[in-house]
Amino acid sequence: MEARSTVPQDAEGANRRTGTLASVLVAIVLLAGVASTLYAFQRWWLPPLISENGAAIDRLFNRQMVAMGVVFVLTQGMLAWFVWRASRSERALYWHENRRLEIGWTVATAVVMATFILMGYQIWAALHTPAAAAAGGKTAVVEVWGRQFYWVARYPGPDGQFGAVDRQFEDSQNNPLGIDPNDPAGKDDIVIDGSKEPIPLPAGYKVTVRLRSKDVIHSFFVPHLRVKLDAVPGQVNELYIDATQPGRYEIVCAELCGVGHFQMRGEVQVMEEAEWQAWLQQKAAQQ
Ligand SMILES: [Cu+2]
Repeated sequence: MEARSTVPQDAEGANRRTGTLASVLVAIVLLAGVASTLYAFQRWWLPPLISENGAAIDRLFNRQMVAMGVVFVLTQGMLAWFVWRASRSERALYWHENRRLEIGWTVATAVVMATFILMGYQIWAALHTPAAAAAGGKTAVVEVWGRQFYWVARYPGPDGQFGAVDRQFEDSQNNPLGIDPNDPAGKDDIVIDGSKEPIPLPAGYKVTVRLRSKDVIHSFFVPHLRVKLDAVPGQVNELYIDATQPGRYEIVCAELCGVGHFQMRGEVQVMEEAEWQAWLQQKAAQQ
């Protein structure tokens, strides 16, 4: 027996077995992580994308998934490797503080995170600043109101102006938003009860969505558009949508807003230009 070994034979064997088991377990976690991500990618990934703005969101999402995946595989792989190695050497190496290493991984992490944050801000700006909405092309505006527990949409009508709203004029049957009957701008407003019919949006337009709430905080979430924004009482939150694919897509409320939150769903109906114009005319004629 060599002089340097002070560990008894049987203890060394047990150590090796524990080390092998632990490293195999870590490797299983690693493989399970990769396999479940690949499975989820096939089965439960994001719904098909139907807007231009959403493409940038998907790109950033994918880049972040790749970055996190690389870090996950590297760290878990190294962990398995070190556990296995440690069980086979008599003495573990230990050192306290390594300035170069610590500065290195802190700076590398900070650079990666800052890059993602800046990329995210760029997308946020495109979704939320009026300049982005006005940058050429056809535009439309719609107000979307959250209320317990359905969505109501309002279009300005032929005059392009929304009428004033006030609580005192509210009537759940005939005037759910409380549009002021004395305001001429409100006479031609088109109101759509989202619990009864889908909320139309034109394809190929830059649509400004003005989000408002009648009661509590709701969140307007349309997964196909990659859009989610809170509707806050007393506040108008704007975002811009540029849908490209006609069809009906689900709206869900993504903010726990009361006992009926679970049923607060609706649909947007993305329409082709001709269908959209015909719809506007038909609604205008009904006013
Ligand atoms: Cu809600």
